[in-house]
Amino acid sequence: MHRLFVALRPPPPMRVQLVGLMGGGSGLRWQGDEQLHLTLRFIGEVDHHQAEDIAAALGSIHAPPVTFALRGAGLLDRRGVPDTLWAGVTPHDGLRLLAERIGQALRRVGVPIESRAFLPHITVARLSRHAGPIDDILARWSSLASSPVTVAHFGLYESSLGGEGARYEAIARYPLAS
Ligand code: 3AM
Repeated sequence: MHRLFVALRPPPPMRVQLVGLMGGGSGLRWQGDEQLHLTLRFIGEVDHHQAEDIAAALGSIHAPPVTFALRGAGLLDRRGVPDTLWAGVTPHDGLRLLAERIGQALRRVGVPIESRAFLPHITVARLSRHAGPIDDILARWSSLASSPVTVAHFGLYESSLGGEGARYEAIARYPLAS
């Protein structure tokens, strides 16, 4: 089985900026440069044949390149306990359009519709249940801002979960063009 998701890779200068702001806190696992991504759609576990269908379906998508900047940060909770620190991005329109096209293409190959709202973000740290106070860290990340970047491709990624955090491998890459 393959655990798949569709994502954009922030360009190197944006990743450098994010990594430069990382550090501090206890019980936080900061993401490495190679882990930084903006999830457009989580797919989950599929078999090899489904993975091939999904890879082909994503190849049929026509969408323009996406322009976005970093803006602010926030926490995601799991059952009331914060477990993810994320960097925000703005604007959402182009990302949302691409996520919708991805959803339509995936539906044609039998992947169920995503019922959860699309909240574009880049995860920068995972918090353990024993994480210490992160008010200072959150304050530092809240003022995050960058120049806009334009990304002209997206990818299909396979996630392998491990004790040291997830490893993400790009298994296909798709161009975006107006
Ligand atoms: O982009 P981020 O890092 O926030 O949290 C997982 C990660 O998101 C998310 O998919 C991305 C690649 O692993 N993810 C994992 N399991 C998920 C699930 N069951 C999920 N998203 C939605 N539903």
